[in-house]
Amino acid sequence: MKQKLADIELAAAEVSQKISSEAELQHEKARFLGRKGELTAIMKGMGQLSAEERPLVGALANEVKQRLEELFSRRQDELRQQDLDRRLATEQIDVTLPGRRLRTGNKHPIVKITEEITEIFTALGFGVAEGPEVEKDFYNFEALNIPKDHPARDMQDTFYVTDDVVLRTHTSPVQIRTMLKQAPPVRVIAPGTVYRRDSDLTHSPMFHQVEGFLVDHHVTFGDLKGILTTFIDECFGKGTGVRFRPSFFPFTEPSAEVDIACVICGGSGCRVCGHSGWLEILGSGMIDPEVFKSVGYDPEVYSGFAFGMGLERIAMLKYGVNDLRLFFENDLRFLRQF
Ligand code: 2NM
Repeated sequence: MKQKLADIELAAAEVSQKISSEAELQHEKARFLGRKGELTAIMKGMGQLSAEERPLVGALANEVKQRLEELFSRRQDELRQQDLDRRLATEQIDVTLPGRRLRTGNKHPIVKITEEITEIFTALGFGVAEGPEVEKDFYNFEALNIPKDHPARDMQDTFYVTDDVVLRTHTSPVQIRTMLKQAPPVRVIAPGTVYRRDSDLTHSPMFHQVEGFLVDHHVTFGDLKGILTTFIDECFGKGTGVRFRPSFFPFTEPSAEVDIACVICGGSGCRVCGHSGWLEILGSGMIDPEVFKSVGYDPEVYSGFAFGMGLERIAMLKYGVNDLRLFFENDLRFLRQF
């Protein structure tokens, strides 16, 4: 037994010097020390030894095992060091090569137009408010003077969550929540995502709006025209043609739609403006007394105007995008152009 252990140790020492790769080392290590290795075999055979011999051989076997482990571990260190020396001698890194550039992301055009519009109105003294996209019927419709039988509530237009909870169809409920919290004077815009059951080439079921309102003593339709004309000058360039056209909304009286001279043809008529020379970009009006009553503002004391615009349409006109779907497809070739 003792002789056998000595033979094994000698053999391992010889073999370890000839090992030239880590794979080889693992193989030889297993051959001596593994579960089916020579040393293990001896240890398993110790049961046959006499009671006096067993502890002596056992101790010796353990010592040999420890020395073999050290042997292979040392050889492994040597091999690794040799490999590192070889690589340092042969491989070169050209530290003057340019690094791989990280591509920076950029803002989605709808985010960009939201920020541009927000900046224009905050410069005019407006605050910015946000509210929930899942909204109570009261805030989305009732308080805005849109009664239960109004066509705007049609199942065709509105996503209903329950009987009296909807996905907001406009950001006007944010204005209602603001008026309920805050007494005049108040001027706030509400940018955000809105939802309507509408999907074709020019309508997406999810789109974006900025709405706004201003309430104080003695606010007139002239104030509305002044603020919205200033907005258009800032957004589309000074001197952009503007016209106010009578319209109807349940929450404003009187109401007006606002057109700008066609950004494509300048007013002479083209396909984009339907040969009218004008593009509709805003809805607006003087806030209806009924709305004031539902938020507890006295319509005898205060007056105000409100307006709303669709951001996809404005972004298309301003950035020259000819297909609404591009905003929702997240094609990087499109998004990187902004
Ligand atoms: C529009 C057009 C006209 C509007 C009205 C209100 C509120 F809450 F103050 F009554 N918010 N937004 C409004 C008025 C929105 O979008 C086309």
